[in-house]
Order: sequence, then C-alpha cells, then structure tokens
Amino acid sequence: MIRLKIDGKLVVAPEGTTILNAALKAGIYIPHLCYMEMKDIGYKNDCASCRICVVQVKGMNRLIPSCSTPIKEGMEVVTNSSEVMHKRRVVLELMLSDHPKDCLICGKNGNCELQKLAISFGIREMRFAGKEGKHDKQHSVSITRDITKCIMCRRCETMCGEIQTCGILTGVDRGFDVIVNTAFNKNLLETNCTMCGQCVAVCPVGALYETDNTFRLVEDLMNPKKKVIVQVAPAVRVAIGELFGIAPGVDMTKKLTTALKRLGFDGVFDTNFAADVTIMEEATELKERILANLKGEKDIKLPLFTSCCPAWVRFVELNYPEFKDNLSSTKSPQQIFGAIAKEFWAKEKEIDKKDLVCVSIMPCTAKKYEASRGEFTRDGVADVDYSITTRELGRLLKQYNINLLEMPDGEFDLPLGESTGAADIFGRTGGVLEAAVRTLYEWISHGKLENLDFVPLRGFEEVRTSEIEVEGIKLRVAVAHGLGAARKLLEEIKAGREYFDAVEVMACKGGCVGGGGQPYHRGDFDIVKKRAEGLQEIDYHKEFRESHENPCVIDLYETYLGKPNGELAHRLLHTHYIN
Ligand code: HC0
Ligand code: SF4
Repeated sequence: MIRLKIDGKLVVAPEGTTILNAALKAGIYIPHLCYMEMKDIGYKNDCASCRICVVQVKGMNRLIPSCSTPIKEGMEVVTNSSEVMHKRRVVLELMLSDHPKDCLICGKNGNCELQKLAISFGIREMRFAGKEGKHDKQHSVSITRDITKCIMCRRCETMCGEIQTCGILTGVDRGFDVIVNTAFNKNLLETNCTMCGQCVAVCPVGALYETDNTFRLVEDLMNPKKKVIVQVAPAVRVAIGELFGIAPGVDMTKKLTTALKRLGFDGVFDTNFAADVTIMEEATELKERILANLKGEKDIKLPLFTSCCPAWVRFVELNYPEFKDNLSSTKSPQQIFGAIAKEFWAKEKEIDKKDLVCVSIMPCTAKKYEASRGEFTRDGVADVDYSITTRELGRLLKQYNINLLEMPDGEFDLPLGESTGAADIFGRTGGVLEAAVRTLYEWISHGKLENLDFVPLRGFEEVRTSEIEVEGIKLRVAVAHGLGAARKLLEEIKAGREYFDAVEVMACKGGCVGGGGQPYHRGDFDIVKKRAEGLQEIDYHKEFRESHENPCVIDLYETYLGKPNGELAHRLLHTHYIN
C-alpha cells in the first residue's frame, strides 16, 4: 500500500493507483472529462487528452494530469490551489473556444459533461477565438453525429475499438479540425457500425446521440385518424425511474403503464408478452435442430444463435456471414409484438393496419434500425413503425408534465400485456438463453423443472458456458455480452476449439439493461448491475416463470397461431436475414 497526502489528507491506496482514483476513493473530487473506467467490463479510457484533471505535486515544477499519474510513497498532492484552478479554467476556455455554442438545441443539452464544467467554472465570456468545425450533422436511423462537437476525449473510440472490436470511430485531422470520425466521413449506416449505441453511452458531449423520434410520436398521438399503441421492453422498467431520481433497478412498471395511458396511447402493451412468444418459437427451433442433429441429419446449423439483439445480428451479417444461418429465424420480441399487433390485434379491434401506429420503447439505439429493416414489413406496412429510447420517453413525460413518481399504479392492457418471469430476464445478459432452457427442458423431458434458476448462465463474466443434461442429451450452451467477447467466442467456434448447441449474444455489456438508449450511467457499471438485479427480482416474484405457461400466449396459439413454428406462426414470427 502507498501512503500519500491529498489536500493535506492522509490517503492510503494500492500501488499502481492513479492520483485521480486515489482522490476519488478518498472522497476528494477532481473534475475530469476524457477519463472513464469501468473495471467490470475492462473499459479504460485514460489517454489524458483533456487535461481538466491537472493537479500540483510538491517538488514538481509543472502541473500533471491526475488520471494518468500513478501515486508514489510520500507524495503531496494539491488539487485546488489557485494555480490549478486557473489552469483548469484556461484549458476549459480553450476547449470551449472551438466548440459550437448551440447548447439550446444540442442532443446532450442538460446531460453534457462539458456544459456542466462550464457552469461550475462560471464561464460567461469567450476570451479565446477558436475556429469551429464545419461538419454537418449526420443522421442515421439510430444515431446522429454532430462531430463539430467532438472534444477528442476518445471515449467512443475506446468503446468501439476495444470493447466492441468494431473500430468504426477514430481520430482524424490536426489542430482545430481534429475530430473522431468514421473512415472517409461515411454515414454510420454505410460502415460496419452495428448501431449498438455504446459510443453514445460514453460520449460526454453532443457529438453522438440517439436519433430522436419523439416529435414524430407527438404528431401521431395528435392525429385523429391514427390509433397509436406502445410496447415496453423489459430493461426500460428498471431504468426509467433514474430519470426521476429513483435508484437503478427499482421496478417502475405499474407507474409507467399509467403514465403511458396519460400520454394518450390507445393501447399500452408489454414487449414481454412477445418475449414469451419468442421462446415458444425459438425453443421449438432449437429442439428441432438438436433432435435432427442427434439423428445424424446433415447440414444442421448448430449452435443456434439468439437473434433478438439487432446489433449482434448486424455484427454477424457484416463480419461473420458464414454464421448467418446459425442465427435463429425467430424474430425479436420487438418485431414479434409488431407482427401480432398489426395482424391479430388490429383485426380483433377492426382497425385497418395502415391506420395503426406501433411504437416501441427500448433501451436501445439499434432497435430503431431493426424496426426500419425491410424484412419486417408486410404489404408495405412495417411491423413496428418506430422506436424511442428510455431517455426519449423520460424527456417526453417531462414535456407533458407527467411526473412518473406521482402516477397511481396501473396495468398493461390484455392480452398483449401478460408475461412470465422468463420474459423479464430477457433484458439482462444470459436471460434469453435461461428462458429458452427452462422451456426446452420441460418440452424434452415432459416433466416439471424443479429449479428454474440456471445460475451458471448468470453474472457478468464476458463469456459463461454451461452443460445441461436432459433425458440423457447433453447440451452445451454459452452466453456472451459485448461484441468483443462475441468475436472471441465465434473465433473459437470457427476454429473448432469449442462446440455449443446454443449461444446467446447481447451486444451491450450487461445485456439490454446496459443498452445505448438507457439513462446515462456515466461510467458507473454498478448502475447496470443493479438494473439486472431488478429484473431478476421481478422474475422471482412472477406467478409464472416459464414462457410456455403464459395463459395469454397459450390462448393466442390455441385460437389464432396454431402450432409453434406452424404455417401461420412461421409466416408472421420468423424471418430470413437478407443483408
Ligand atoms: Fe432487449 Fe429484447 S431483451 S433485445 O435487450 O430479446 O432492446 O429490454 O426489448 O426485442 O424482449 C432491447 C430489452 C428487448 C427485444 C425483448 C429481446
Ligand atoms: Fe461502434 Fe457501436 Fe458506436 Fe457503431 S454504434 S460506432 S459499433 S460503438
């Protein structure tokens, strides 16, 4: 252990700790902008480019960045001398000198870390004249880039390159023109970007943000010719409270349903209902492939990959097309919900599906892209018209003066609002596979599963594997979260060093609870973990915890769909990725 003094306070920290981390642990706040670290997921951005975190060290004749300087025995650090404060202010003023000043309409207005620093330093004048960049805003269906706002902190580059291994964003140019950009300034959709939004999740300024669909939604809600219905993804319910000052992981479902009804939706439904349907289809697919493989049939594509994460699907299409047929053909819950709503619910309610607007609230930026994919349109009508993120919903509720915390408890509308605990855990890493295994086990054994908790599939190790034996059949399954982890797993499978029957991949660390559309976690991965725990709690307390026990799902198959993977189910609920 190393002993040092920070602002006169004795601090003891392990060797190798930086001054910044030693200070933060000791309760001494040093402002910082580029630095971000999430140990649980191996994310570390410590390029020391912003220099906001400079401190004075006794015996050194210059100020040093605290984020990249390790502590030493006997060190005496001052974090708040007048010299330090003056230098920080000059650094900030230089940063602001070439930064656009359109804060009022910026995608991160109110959430910008640079704006917060400018507020705390009381900057009122621009003393230095810098040259603002001239790049136009670049929209994709999921993410908007306003790269003249880039402050070169490199957080997105580290996230995209090291955690997601996609390498879409990198520093280009020099001087005032320097920015993090795509190759040849291409639109993200023209690159191998997966739309995962993890770059958005860490960007401290308005250079990267979700493409906003809230105005479109307001217009649809106003249109008397339209019926507008909404579905809510599992991970949203344990995170939306954060935008109203509630701790992460608290289940806000009941208040949320009332809030959505007050917004004016004609139906408030649950993506979880469709997640249970997804399991009916995906477990059927998995069972059929496993049994065919055991019979020795040729060309059976195993492992079966889950396909509910659109960023993962796009990652496979663009990087590992040889594995495309391993992706489950079952649509994601978002898309299954849309198909059932437009084909089944609309008919029941005698609504022309062309007049029905299906909106989803997702923790994700890639879901906007998924909704727009051509595969999910029938007769020129999209299953899901568009998606808005948890953050967008939070803004909308505040705009309408709907205080989530004051809402009386409500319920989702039936039948598309009923769900089991198996569906809730879809929103955390490992949950889709666990849900599938619960059902598959009972279908193969024709018995009742005593213990529904497949603990080896849980947790936050980047890859978790498990062997499950049912009726003498040994199944080997794996879970990966984060695209870098998925890439490693795919390479092992490709080289024949690993064999699995089923693999779940979620592009974001922690699964959807850590999605790129969730309230900003600001580098605190514990927030993501608490959301995952929140979903687990919901599962524990549900009346039914297996998708095939959902009474409304059973009814839907009996009265409308027929058999899982039967003719109608296949036509509505399955797809073939054509990219
Ligand atoms: Fe997810 Fe989903 S669990 S991808 O993370 O499968 O976004 O929450 O809605 O579709 O259900 C996201 C979350 C969903 C879907 C579900 C799946
Ligand atoms: Fe990289 Fe994901 Fe951002 Fe695309 S959305 S640039 S893949 S981090």
